[in-house]
Amino acid sequence: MKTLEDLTSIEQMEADTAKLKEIACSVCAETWEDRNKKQTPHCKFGEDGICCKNCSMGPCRITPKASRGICGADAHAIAARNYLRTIAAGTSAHSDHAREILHILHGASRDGNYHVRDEQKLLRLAQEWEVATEGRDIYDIAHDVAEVGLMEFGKIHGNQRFIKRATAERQKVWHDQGIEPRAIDREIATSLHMTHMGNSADPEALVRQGLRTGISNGWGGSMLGTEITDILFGTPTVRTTEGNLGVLEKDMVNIVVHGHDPAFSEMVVTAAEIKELVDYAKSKGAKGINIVGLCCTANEVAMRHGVRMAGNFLQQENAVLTGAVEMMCVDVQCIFPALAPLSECFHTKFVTSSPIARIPGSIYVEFKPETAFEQAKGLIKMAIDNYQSRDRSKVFIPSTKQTAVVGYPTEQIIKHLDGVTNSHVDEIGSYRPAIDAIKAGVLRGAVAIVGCNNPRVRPDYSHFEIMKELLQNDILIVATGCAAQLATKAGLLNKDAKYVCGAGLRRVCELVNIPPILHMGACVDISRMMLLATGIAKDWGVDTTQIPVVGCAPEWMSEKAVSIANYVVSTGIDVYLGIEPQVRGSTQMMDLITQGTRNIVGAGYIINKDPHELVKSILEGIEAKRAGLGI
Ligand code: SF4
Ligand code: MSK
Repeated sequence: MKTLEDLTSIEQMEADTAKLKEIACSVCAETWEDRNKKQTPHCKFGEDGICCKNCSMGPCRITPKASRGICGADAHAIAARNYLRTIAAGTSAHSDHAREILHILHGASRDGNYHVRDEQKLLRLAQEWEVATEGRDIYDIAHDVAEVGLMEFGKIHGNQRFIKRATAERQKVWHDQGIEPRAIDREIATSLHMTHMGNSADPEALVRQGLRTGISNGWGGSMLGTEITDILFGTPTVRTTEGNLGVLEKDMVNIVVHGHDPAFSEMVVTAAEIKELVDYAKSKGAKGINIVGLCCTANEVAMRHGVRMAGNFLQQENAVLTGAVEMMCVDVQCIFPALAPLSECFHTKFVTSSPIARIPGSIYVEFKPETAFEQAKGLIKMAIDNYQSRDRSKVFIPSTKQTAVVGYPTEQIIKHLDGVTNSHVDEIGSYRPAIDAIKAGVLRGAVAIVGCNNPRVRPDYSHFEIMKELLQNDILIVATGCAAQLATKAGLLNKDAKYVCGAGLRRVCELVNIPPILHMGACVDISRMMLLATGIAKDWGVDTTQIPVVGCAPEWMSEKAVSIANYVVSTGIDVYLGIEPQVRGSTQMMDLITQGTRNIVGAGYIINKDPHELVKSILEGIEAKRAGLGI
């Protein structure tokens, strides 16, 4: 790869989708494109956030002739309450995911299905939480750490433990503003209580609670999820893999793992490697078993096992449409219920595994930690048995795929930076080389690009345009979630992608031996980005709000994304959005989320649907931060 032309363009990706769409038509299957058409134009009241159904006197809608609901709530109160409910739902999703992982750690044992893979990380966390380690069995420590972690959800007194990891300045802001998060479940419950009929109607109070609830996610639930997942399955390391639908194999049993919680997919990946099952697949005429990932489960297993990634959110139906998927195994979040009727048009077995995500028409195999490995083996056998049912006349696997280098948690980033300065002992374990490059102007700054893709804009286009332009402007990118998957599909996670960068960033990539976009994981791992920004700020001797680092979610769609945006803003980092939050019906709310939060936490949203305009704002924002630091 030497030029932009070597990347996979959005047009190429769309051409693959168009061919798969023809297959959908031929089997009379509906896809998100069809449903999107039928839903357009969207309900204006919903779009503007001014429909309330929080009690049965309603629903009430704000119109020119009805400026208040029956109880007297105005557009600002209604939009703010809806916004806070969105944050509460997003926080609940990430945090409940973390709770499940903590329960797995709690039950981990030497002879069980789940083990402690990163003992050092467990010991560091035990020390941070003052759990005794001296002379104790690692599984006893794991048990106690899990207990302490689980208490974070319902503790009676005190705040989230991880907020002590933030800069001292940030902690003071949260304290002074009264938004230090208490128990995670309490912040979610308080949000629902505040928005219950007859409670808060003050948009600022509701936005403040949104920030607090967001922090309970980013510096609570999500951070717990990431830490404990690393302890259980290993802290990710740099791996080379591939991405896009071309990773499906025409002569192998294809199993797609999709969702977010790696407890399930880890077992599937491990079971697929056992000889007995590989031999069984061969006995059925396949060349082997091919496990691939979708959405954030893909990010999890790619970073820890190098498992290849079939694509991001809006590509989930495309995987089934290839006609080559024997089984789609899902866990939680971002799963289309549409996969059930679609799978029926093919031979695909659609398997759900969590009581959190029950979908009519799926095969439900409730995943239990005690029997996880045996269940995974059973599912793989079911997929193998299904291989012979594949109708080869219906198979079309696009050949498009790209090589990707993934697996850059903060630990790996520091390790790579250390490689540059290993002659300076005092600098080992610091972000100094990155800071020096930013100070010198070789790098102008960094942008965290995160989030989903969304039919409200041309899917993946905004991600791609923003990424290319930022790289050309010497901005280092860190990515998670479906944004990272787009970078994978495009070829931007390839180390050779440095050829599309400006001279400064290219030099840094060569020196540090990294691709210009660092894949940091799943959407729950945006907490890693908070620690990265905090590490840089601490080494710089400033607060996170001062460094030339911003967040960007050009195509977000989920409630989790709104919760994330709230903890990123609370961390003092501006968030650039390509999709407007649904509060436009309230001028007060638009003002609060773009300006008002700046008076509370020093950051806010900048919203623009046009990716090029958004890049312009990002570059201006980064240059303003640089000027503020006198560089
Ligand atoms: Fe209408 Fe008020 Fe009930 Fe909402 S809470 S539905 S605005 S009466
Ligand atoms: S999977 S939340 S579509 S990033 Fe995390 Fe992708 Fe967004 Fe789901």
